[in-house]
Amino acid sequence: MPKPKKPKYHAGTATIIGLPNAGKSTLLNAIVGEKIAIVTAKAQTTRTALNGVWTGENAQIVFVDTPGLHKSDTVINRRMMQAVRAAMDAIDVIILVVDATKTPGQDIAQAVDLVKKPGTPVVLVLNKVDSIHDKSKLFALIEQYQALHDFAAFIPVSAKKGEGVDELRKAIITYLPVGERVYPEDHLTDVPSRFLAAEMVREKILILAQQEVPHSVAVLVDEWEDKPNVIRIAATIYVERSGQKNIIVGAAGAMIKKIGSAARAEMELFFDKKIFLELFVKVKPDWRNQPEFLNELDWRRMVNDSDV
Ligand SMILES: Nc1nc2c(ncn2[C@@H]2O[C@H](COP(=O)(O)OP(=O)(O)O)[C@@H](O)[C@H]2O)c(=O)[nH]1
Ligand SMILES: [Mg+2]
Repeated sequence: MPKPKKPKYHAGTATIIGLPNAGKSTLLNAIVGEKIAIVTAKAQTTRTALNGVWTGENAQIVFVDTPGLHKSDTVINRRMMQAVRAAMDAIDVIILVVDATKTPGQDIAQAVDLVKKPGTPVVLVLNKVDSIHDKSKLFALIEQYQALHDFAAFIPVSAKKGEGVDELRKAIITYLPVGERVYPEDHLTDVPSRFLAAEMVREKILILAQQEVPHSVAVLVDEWEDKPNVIRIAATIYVERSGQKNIIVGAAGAMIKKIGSAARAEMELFFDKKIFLELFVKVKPDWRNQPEFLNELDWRRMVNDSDV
């Protein structure tokens, strides 16, 4: 008897695009099953394009998370939009994520215009369906989106609960070219560990220092020492004004302690090792308009000491 034919392997890239807070980063994390991208309720949490690799029996998909679409009024915002545009080059599928609890307005119509690329299928993901009780509303919503573009597919998901994620992966695979996998099976992301660690610190600041302006905070890992039983990490938190520094340090250092222990707990889970974390806070006025400092923050330009 002839052996049953093995299904062909598919490999390719899918970029996740959408307005701020649509749930793009939550979706990336749900798809790859690990928290690569930080998530908060605040807009512009994601500042750069990040990738996460999903490897299955018959396909490997590289997912790229991007900053939310927004107006470019500062150097950092222009960089974020450049990152979005770059992440749309040489890809196989675009995943447009929308918040299904909202009716499409002018901003979404603009986002749809941006993803129209001849020859590249756009899958519309209707996210946050866990918050929609009357599911018939989804049909009306899909009709509204259909009027805007000839989408390849409509997939309702709850990124938060992981619902619809398998269906989404399956739909994406049908648009990927036949090809070998690019990354080893256990490869999760290209983002260096020191960048992920810095992002974990930034996430805790955005969550814990409520009154703080999230846009003013940047974090850089200065030292990373991987010892047999512990990783020693030193990081600097940059803010724009001394008042912000006072908020982050807190009375008698209470806030920075809280930030540090929350970030450390998350790092220990992710890196599966004991972490010794030291945090410093520095004022760097107007860093968001300084191209050289923005280069330092960009993980793609980070020079790795020991491949972390
Ligand atoms: N109810 C609900 N909330 C979600 C879902 N996905 C994301 N969120 C929330 O929406 C907010 C923005 O999520 P995030 O992934 O950072 O959005 P991004 O800006 O598009 O990357 C966070 O508070 C998430 O917890 C979902 O499926 N259901
Ligand atoms: Mg995000």
